[in-house]
Amino acid sequence: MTRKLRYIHAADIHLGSIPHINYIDNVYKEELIREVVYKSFEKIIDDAIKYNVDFVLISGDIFDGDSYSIKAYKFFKSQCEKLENIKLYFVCGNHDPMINEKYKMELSNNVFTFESDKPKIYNYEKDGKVIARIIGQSYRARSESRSIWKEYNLPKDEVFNIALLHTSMDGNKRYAPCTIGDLKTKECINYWALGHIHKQQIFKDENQVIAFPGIPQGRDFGELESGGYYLVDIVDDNIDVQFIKTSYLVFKKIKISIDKYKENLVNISDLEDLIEDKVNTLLEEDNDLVKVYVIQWILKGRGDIHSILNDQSEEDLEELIKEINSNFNYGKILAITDSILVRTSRAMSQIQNFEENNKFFHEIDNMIQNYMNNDELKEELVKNLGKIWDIKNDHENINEEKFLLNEEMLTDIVSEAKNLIIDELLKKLVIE
Ligand SMILES: [Mn+2]
Repeated sequence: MTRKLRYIHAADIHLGSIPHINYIDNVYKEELIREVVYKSFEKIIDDAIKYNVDFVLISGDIFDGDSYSIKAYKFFKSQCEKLENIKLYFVCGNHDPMINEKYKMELSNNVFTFESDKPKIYNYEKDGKVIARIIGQSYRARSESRSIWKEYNLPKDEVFNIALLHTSMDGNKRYAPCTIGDLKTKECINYWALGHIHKQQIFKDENQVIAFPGIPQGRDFGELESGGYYLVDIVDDNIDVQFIKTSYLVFKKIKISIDKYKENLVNISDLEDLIEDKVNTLLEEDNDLVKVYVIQWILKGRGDIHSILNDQSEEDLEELIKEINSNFNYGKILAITDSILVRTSRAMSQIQNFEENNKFFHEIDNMIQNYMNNDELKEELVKNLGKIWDIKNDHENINEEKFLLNEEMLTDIVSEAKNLIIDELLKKLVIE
């Protein structure tokens, strides 16, 4: 007999939260931005109907605690009703602990929740036969120190077993502590439907899937590109997981290497043209979902425009951003330039010559290679950079004043440091 099951796994909807954007210069934009988190959730529900799924799973944080509102709750309720016979199962996370206790009476009877005192198991039946079990437990407070996963015990048989859990899966004692190794030991669980990490992440082996769908709609530059949910198809023992995008608003960081443009990029008006060209290219991309792009431009490399950029005051740059934005205020898709980061270095016609022939350049390069290829030295470097890193264990909110520590960021910092050293050195050489 073939086993067939199809469901949606989503998490971290954060209904009631609004994307954080610096430049909102008209009411139309403001209203659009206010609605995107709701609209992505609505897409999940509409897709559930369109794909005719057996059920929808939400692994915590349906509501964004801080801005929990009657509007958000009413919206959720109405979307659940729209599902009619499609069942929806959800656990509560750290943002909406035990919201089910408060409101479960009011939700339509296709909605099933999990208590916070102990795990609960629902049997999902099709044609009078149990084909899936769904186990879960909700947070009882904003932090959850219990290792909930330990109590998730199900029979290991032909029934497909799914576990809902809201966790950071890094052992953090505030978010239902566990590690990926822990979850793997539960051989009775076929699919771990996780929530809390706002980035999609999937670990798949022959008999088990462990998955974070991430946030369906990002709200700041810590939640880049398009979010979504997983559409899961079970046919016999095969588990097929497909990521479906749901973001109406997309945060993007785009790097521009000024080296490439040479004489076509020497003043601010050239820069404005270049950025506007790039926006137009982005808007032409085939994407029928995105309604708003929010962009941070990062200017890098060497070029003549460097000294002009360096002389710009913050106000000048803001004026430039306003100017660019005013050209993309209308149309089917809006593009908002949020900021322009200047990370350029001065032009050097002789740079290649210098790099090839100057002993000092080789020494800098060697030193950098040493640091980047040696884990101990790299660790020391990270430590020496001090308090610039965002190291808190909360994956939900980024600190915009700090840097996320990863290989790309570290390489960027080191290469900028190198450019600075070279610039300073050249100044001395030229003057003296
Ligand atoms: Mn969470």
